[in-house]
Amino acid sequence: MVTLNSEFINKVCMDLVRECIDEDGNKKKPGDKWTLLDQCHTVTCFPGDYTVLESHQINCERMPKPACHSNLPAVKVEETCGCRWMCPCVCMGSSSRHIVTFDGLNFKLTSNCSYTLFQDIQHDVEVLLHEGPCRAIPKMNCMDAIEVKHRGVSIQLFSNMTVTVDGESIHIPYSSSLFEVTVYGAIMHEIKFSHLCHNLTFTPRNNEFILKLNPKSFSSETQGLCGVCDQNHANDFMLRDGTVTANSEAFIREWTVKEMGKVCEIQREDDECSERAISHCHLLLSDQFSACHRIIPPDMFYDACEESSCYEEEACEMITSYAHICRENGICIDWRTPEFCRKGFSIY
Ligand SMILES: [Ca+2]
Repeated sequence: MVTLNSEFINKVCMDLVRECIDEDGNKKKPGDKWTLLDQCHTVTCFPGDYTVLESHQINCERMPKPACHSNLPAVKVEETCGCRWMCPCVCMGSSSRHIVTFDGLNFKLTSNCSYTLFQDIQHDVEVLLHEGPCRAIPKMNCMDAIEVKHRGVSIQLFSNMTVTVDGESIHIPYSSSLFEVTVYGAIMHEIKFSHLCHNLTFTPRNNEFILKLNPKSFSSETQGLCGVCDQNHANDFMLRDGTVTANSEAFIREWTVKEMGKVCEIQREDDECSERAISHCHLLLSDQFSACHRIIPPDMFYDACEESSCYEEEACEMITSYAHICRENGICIDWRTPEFCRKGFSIY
């Protein structure tokens, strides 16, 4: 890097000044600096008709990958002059009561309410989660629907696998200038944002959603239960006024949406948890998952599983979520048994 000090300027003025010529044939004076068409090189003209070429190419392959708070592997983002590593912005709901923010905080949702998961005012995007009693276990709450609002259009993905656009049922696959909506295997909804390239999947049967933001097109000023994706978990519990709370209940309350005609109720009382259900959580730490442990540490899933699995279905859901993330990273694990979380219950 060359800085031009007064001594240099004086020398330029006093010496016999010869000009440089750029690639378009334009004359350049000593001290002039210009960018080449590829936007990745700059040229500086020095006295005596000589130029120095400076490269701004960055080869991220040679740079260390950042360790991401979410415990997910960093992703490579291609840029004009090379590439850079970014932590993926992934928010997930791994059962009716667990949300994991972009930067890896997790908490429980215990009520059958509607919640703002994600809001990006700059890009006019809002994602809402509507909870309701589970069909199989009515005393628990499940993800009943996910609603995406973007540029005046509202898409609802329902747990019975129907989809509406602005309240009207539509046939799948559906695509518009804003979205592509697909259903996979009759159990998983997917919405792709055409311009922003965010991706949302919702698998109601597993009580699971995954919201992945495109690293190139999200603003860091997002709000909601998914938190703020900026590699800083300390600010994920942010309230509407921009202040941060340490109290997850206050945070959840802030992003609870009051809907006309719907009453939010705490469905589940503190009840005795079955030891048997909690013991299933150890499966996450077992050798069976060792191939995946190297890519995604299971600790967070294990803690959440142990803390909350009163019913076997919940332990099953938590392990299913971990297995899903493993599978997305290329590691498939056959972990189900006829006794626990039997095959056929879900696709993962
Ligand atoms: Ca954050």
